[in-house]
Order: sequence, then C-alpha cells, then structure tokens
Amino acid sequence: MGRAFVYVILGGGVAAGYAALEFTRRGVNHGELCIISKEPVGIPLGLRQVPPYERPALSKGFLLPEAPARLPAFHTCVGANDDRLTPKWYKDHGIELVLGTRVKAADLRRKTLLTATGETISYKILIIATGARALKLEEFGIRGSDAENVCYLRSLADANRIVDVMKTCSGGHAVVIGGGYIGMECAAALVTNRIKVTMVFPEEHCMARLFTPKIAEFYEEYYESKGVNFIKGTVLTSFENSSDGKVTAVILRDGTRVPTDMVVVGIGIRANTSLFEGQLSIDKGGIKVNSQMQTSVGSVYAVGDVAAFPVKLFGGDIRRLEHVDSARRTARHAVTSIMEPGKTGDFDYLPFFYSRVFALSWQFYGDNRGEVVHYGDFPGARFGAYWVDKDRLVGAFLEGGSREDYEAIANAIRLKVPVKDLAELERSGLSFATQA
Ligand code: FAD
Ligand code: NAD
Ligand code: ISD
Repeated sequence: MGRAFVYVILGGGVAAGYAALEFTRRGVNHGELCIISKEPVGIPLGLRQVPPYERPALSKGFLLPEAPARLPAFHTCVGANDDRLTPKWYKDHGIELVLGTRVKAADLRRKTLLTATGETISYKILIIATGARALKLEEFGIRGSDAENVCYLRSLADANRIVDVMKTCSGGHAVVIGGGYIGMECAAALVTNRIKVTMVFPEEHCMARLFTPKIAEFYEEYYESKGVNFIKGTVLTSFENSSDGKVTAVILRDGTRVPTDMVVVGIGIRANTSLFEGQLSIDKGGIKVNSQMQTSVGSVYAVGDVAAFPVKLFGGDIRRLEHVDSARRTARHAVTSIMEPGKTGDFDYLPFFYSRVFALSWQFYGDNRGEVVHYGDFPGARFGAYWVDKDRLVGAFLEGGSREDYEAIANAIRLKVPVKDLAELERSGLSFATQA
C-alpha cells in the first residue's frame, strides 16, 4: 500500500525548494508533486520537521550572537528574493510534504521508493536531490567525534547543537578541524561569539581547493588579527576526554596537545548516492546527468550537490559542484526540462562560489586552473585574481567588490576574454573585467 504521485523530489534541501517553486511556476496541479525528506531539526522550537531552507544561513546568520537568523526567515527561496516557501506555501500549492522520513530503498525499474516507515511511494518522474553528508573523523580512523562538545555542520540539527555548545564555552577555546568552507566560516562565527579559535588542517594554507597562497595569506592574517591561531600541515590523531566524556584536548600527529572547550569539524562531504549505485551512472562521486539534468534512466533526474553535470563553459567537462547557486539552478533547469521537454536548451552554467566572514566578502567565477595573476590592494581588502588558461580568462576571484564589479568579473569569465599579456592583465587589474 502507498501513495502515487506524478513527480517526486527525493530530498528536502536547497535544490528541492527551488525545484518546487519552479514546478508551481510551470503549472503543476494540486496533488501531483511530493517531496520526501529526512532533514533533521534537532533541538526543536516546537518544530519537529522542516521543509527546505537556505543551508548557507547555518554557518553565517544562524551562528551570530546578536539577532541570529531563525526559521521561517530563511526558508527557500529567500536567497533569490523569490517567495518564501513556508509549510503553508506548500499546503496552498497542493504539494505533499513527507518530512522526517528517510527513503531506504529505490527501485527505478518499478518507479518506487520505500520509506523507513514502510510506505511505498511511486512516481512517474523522480528528481534526486539527496545532497551530501558531512564526512566523519571516524572515516579517517579517528575515534571519539560523537562526544557532546564535538560538532559537525550540515543540518539545522547540527547548527542548533553548535549554538548550544557555544553557550557553554563563552570566553573559552575551540579547535576547528579543517581549513575549508566550514572551517573558515565557523572559525569566524566562534570568534564573534567570543571564543578563541585554533584551526588545524593538513594543507599549507586555508581554502586550498580554491585560494592561491597569496590570497590565503591575506585571510589568515586577517583571522589572526581577530585572535585565530593556525596550525597548518598536520592533522589530529586523537582526542583527550574528561571523565564525563567531553573532549578536553586534541592531540596532533607530532604529539602536540591543544586544550579546548569544544571542537568543530569540517573535513569535507560525500554525495548521497548510495540508494542509486548499481542503478544509475556515477561520475565524480555523484550521479551523472546530461545537460537536461537527466540521469542514465530517462524518468530520473538529479540536481544539486549529488549531481555531476557537463559544464558547457569548460568544454562539457563533467563536474560535481558543492555550492548553492549550482543547486538552485540545476533544480530549476531539471524542472523546466521535465515540464517543457523539447523546448529547454542545454544547461549552460557559470560556476559561482562565494563566502562572507567578519566584514569580508568574496566571489569567484569559473575555474581555478592555469596561470594566476593577482591585482589590487591587499592591505585594503580590495583585491582579486585572474586564472588564465590557453590565453583566455577562465577564473576570477574578487574580495571587497561592488555589485557591478562582481557582475563584470562574471561576465568576463562567461566571455572567456582573450589575454595577450599577463603583465598587462596584472596592471589593468579589475578594469580588465569592467572594460571587457
Ligand atoms: P542539501 O541541501 O544537502 O539537501 C539534501 C536533502 O536530502 C536533505 O534534506 C537530506 O536530509 C535529504 N536526504 C538525503 N538522503 C535522503 C534519503 N535517503 N531520504 C530522505 N531524504 C534524504 N554554498 C554556497 O555556495 N555558499 C554558501 O555560503 C554555502 N554555505 C553553506 C553553509 C553550510 C553550513 C553548508 C552545510 C553548506 C553550505 N553551502 C554553501 C553549500 C550548499 O548549502 C549546498 O551546495 C546545497 O545545500 C546543496 O543543496 P542540495 O539540495 O543538493 O542538498
Ligand atoms: P571543504 O572541502 O571545503 O574542506 C575540507 C577541509 O577538510 C580541507 O580543506 C582540509 O583542510 C580538511 N581535511 C580533509 N581531511 C582532513 C583530515 N583527515 N583531518 C583534518 N582536516 C582534513 O569541506 P567543508 O569545509 O567540510 O565544507 C563542506 C561542504 O559545505 C562543502 O561542500 C562546501 O562547499 C559547503 N560549504 C560551502 C560554503 C560556501 O560556499 N561559502 C560554506 C560552508 C559550507
Ligand atoms: O549566504 C547565504 C545565502 O546564499 C543564503 O540564501 O545566506 C543565506 C541567506 O541569505 C540568509 O538568510
């Protein structure tokens, strides 16, 4: 026994919210669309289940000590200044929300999903939007990250927990494991909550997947000026615990002991593909789709962090992007392909990443491959970098730009502006993009 829908979205994160909005814009009928999500809430304010929300808020506004962001303020699709999709919005649009419910098996031949509650839900078209999960230290052979003052950050439940743990550590000390997005944004939030931070990561500098050493040096010096201490080029090997099980120190590879009141771990993610392995093509750790977001099974689409799609701008290279703009746009594109088959062109995406910490804000467009040219005023926090490959601009980073500046660098990457002379590019700096 179970329910049947025309369209089912599996997953209730960012991509699901944007897909739902697009479905209503394209004229879905009441009762045709269902969203199934296991999204955990954690310590609830009368809220046990939660429809899609803007996950980026969790490491930014949500962690602020003053006037923190709380739901319903950041339900999707606030990031796009569109409607805010509250539970009432779904009800008014006749969209069935099956929340707090994990799908434990998928049969793509029969077009059915089996939930952990034992219900079979069938579909004509399935959109997989299962996102990703945070990697655990245990997966690297380190035990003890289930202690009550060790935090990860992926869901509202995790963010609620960080807020609670921070309250017990005011004026104290935190260790942040990982020098990527979570590490950098959480370290800034911890300091803002008057908690001193030591960041530990294996690379030579922070944000190693994107930043050049020179860009990283700027952010590391800025963080140090706010009281963050960096221990680079190493990893933790174990935790030290008090008799009540709380972590009191982290022990590093060379035996260094870093005493702490809490730990935040951000060591990367894995896309949630396991339900579909053996049923769908997998690439780059995600579900491979074509430029309509369609998987190797025609009735099944994949969007967001879980999807590996061809990036036209990079000559059709398959990429899996772990960023919110990509989640929003792949979701919309899948829905237009489903609702207007034949009329929807190939997905033509310009990769876009950003972050905001303290008073800083940067954006990056394109790909960070090839030769790098830096420009601008580093001490004044208004600087950038270009990446040049085969005599064309392929990537652009900018800190402290205006809206027009960011539009200009995005446009220059979209146009793949030819670059004749790297020295000239360095001298022109931002104006190379604004005048392109
Ligand atoms: P998710 O938002 O992860 O949603 C996946 C959903 O699927 C979840 O609700 C999950 O519970 C559900 N699910 C998974 N498996 C099942 C199952 N078997 N049954 C039922 N439900 C299931 N990106 C940026 O570009 N800028 C930022 O500033 C930024 N900040 C971020 C801050 C944080 C704290 C985090 C964690 C991420 C941030 N990101 C940011 C990344 C961005 O949030 C993701 O790229 C985006 O959420 C991906 O959307 P998604 O819908 O694909 O996956
Ligand atoms: P990440 O890939 O950005 O960084 C992972 C970091 O973990 C690496 O930089 C490395 O320093 C560290 N690391 C890896 N293995 C380790 C180990 N064994 N021990 C210690 N450190 C180790 O991943 P993240 O920071 O965990 O972020 C998770 C996801 O959230 C990503 O998809 C990211 O895009 C997303 N996110 C994005 C933003 C943003 O775009 N502004 C903000 C927050 C989160
Ligand atoms: O960085 C972000 C982003 O893209 C969001 O959607 O934060 C959120 C909201 O702007 C915060 O409410």
